[in-house]
Amino acid sequence: MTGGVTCSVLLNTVLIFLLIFESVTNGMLYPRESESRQIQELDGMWNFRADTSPSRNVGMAEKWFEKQLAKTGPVIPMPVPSSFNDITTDRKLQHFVGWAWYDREFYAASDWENKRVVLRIDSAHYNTIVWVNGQHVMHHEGGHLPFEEMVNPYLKFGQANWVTVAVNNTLTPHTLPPGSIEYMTDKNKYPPGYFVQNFEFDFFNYAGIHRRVRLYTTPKVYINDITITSRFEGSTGYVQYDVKFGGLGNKTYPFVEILDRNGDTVAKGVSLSGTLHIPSVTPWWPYSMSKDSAGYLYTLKVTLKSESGSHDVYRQQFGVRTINVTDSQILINNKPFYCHGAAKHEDSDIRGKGLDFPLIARDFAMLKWLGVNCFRTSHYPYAEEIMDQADAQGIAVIDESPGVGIRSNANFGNKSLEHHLAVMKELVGRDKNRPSVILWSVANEPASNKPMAQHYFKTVISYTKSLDPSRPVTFVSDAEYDNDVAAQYTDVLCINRYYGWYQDTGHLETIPYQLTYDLEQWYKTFKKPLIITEYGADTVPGLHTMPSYVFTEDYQVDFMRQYHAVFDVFRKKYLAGEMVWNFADFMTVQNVKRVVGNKKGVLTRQRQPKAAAHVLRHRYWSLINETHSLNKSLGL
Ligand code: BDP
Repeated sequence: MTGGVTCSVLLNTVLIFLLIFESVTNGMLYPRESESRQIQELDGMWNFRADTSPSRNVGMAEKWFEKQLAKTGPVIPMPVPSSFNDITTDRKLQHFVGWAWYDREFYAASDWENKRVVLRIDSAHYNTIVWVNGQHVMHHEGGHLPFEEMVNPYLKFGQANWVTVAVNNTLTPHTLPPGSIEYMTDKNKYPPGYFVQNFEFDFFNYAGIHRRVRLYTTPKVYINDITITSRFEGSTGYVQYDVKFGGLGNKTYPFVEILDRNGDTVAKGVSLSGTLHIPSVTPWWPYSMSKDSAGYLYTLKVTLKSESGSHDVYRQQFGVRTINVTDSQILINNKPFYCHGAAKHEDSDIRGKGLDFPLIARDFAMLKWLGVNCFRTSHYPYAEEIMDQADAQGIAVIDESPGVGIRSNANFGNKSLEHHLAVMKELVGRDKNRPSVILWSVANEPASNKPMAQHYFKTVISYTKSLDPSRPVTFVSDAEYDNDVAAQYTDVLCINRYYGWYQDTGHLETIPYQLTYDLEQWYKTFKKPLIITEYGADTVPGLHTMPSYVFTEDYQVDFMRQYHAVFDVFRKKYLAGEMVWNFADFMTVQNVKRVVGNKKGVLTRQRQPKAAAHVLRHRYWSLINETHSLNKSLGL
């Protein structure tokens, strides 16, 4: 009893600390050029050296950051952004765990001396330390979110500089996702010092500098953060905005304008926060719900002049739309939204999880081809460039944290919880203005049947709601309706189901029984809208049998048809969505259940369709046509 009270006092302290912390931390605006801001890309070939010493700590002990990496030992070229794992032919590097070192040279323009210069890394996996010219600049924990620091004190203006980045992909019980290192001490079976990285998630733990690295400049008094929420009544849009600035306590003269898609000004204001009205507003819609205003984005142009004469301009895109949840539906702009979607991964040949513009464009082309109107960023936050496309193309997103594989007791402790809250704060801070984000998912398949999950998820979910009261919050469960202790705190129930695959393998005829019973029980227990966030069958492309047999393209087709028949009954009731697992094949650890990765994609890893993709496309486009003709008959 006493233990429980102490524990909740501690957690409340953590929460209060984070809430106070929130009001003073930096914003994380995406780097954008403007009249007052310049960007210098640092992507390209960097020097790279993995610290393969048994302790993995020689680089730190010898202070490799104090000189150019090439002077510390042999380096190889490594592309940034990319995962380092699949670039070379070296098996040891593919599976390397520990500190990986990168460096490169760059020039800092002499006229930057009077500006604020920021170094931003859009993401590196997992634990990252950055030095400029041998001096420590920043440290960040977490593999999927951006971090930045002002680097003026470390720069040599008008001269060559060098930046060193050390990235460690080790996962511990307190990282997100969690993992553990296991030392194999039996000398008869393993080489000396042998260890393996264990974790409970089903994708390859790609590592390295995964997203863009940039320097950008701002004036010394600068726009630090912008928060926008919106709603509309009749044809008028109400845009509530809040601008935070940074720099020395100067008097500021803000000027804000809302620009429509054509760049015409539709509203103006002269304070740092307030509500602007857009007459005849065009709301943001998913493309499945509106042909004409799908992905409609406005721009909040903020101009900040300061007493000292400095002048900063930043353009933040946003959409006007509302999200509400009833006991059986998700409403976008007060209309029921049925998610016919796919869960994805950031994953590709050679680059691993490295940002790849052609891949982003191809993925969106295939999402539209399939008729996907919603995807989940399973199982971690995706690159901002992907989220930009979701906003602009009108595809809804369930924005998921890297909380995957939270299963052991050690993953539910205070240290893990504190980090999880900090990650949610970073994620909401990054994506809060995105109209595509309709739901936050704080985790995937945690052990939500363990009693300790109750307090943990109550805390994470309520904290996320406090960060963003405008959106519903969920986590994705693989527990059962009668043992899940955390689902009660969500706004929407999300469950993953594998009837006919992991259970009753090959017995397609059992799917309708088990799925129907399950959906009914979950709804009866919680009275909330439900999304099946995963269902799927591994499928080796090109493998066919008639009648269908597990692992063939034909089985994937038959399997999906069984699910779809049930979905069609429940989507008229409280089923708010269905999401196939997975959009495309992806790499996993080596495992007897996986033949070079997870093959549950309806597309191959190269983004070409399997037979099931055509079935899905037919279904999803029929649903879109149904929605569009319904809108037409309602005069929308
Ligand atoms: C689910 C997980 C997902 C896996 C999938 C599978 O959420 O990450 O890849 O199963 O086994 O449990 O294919």
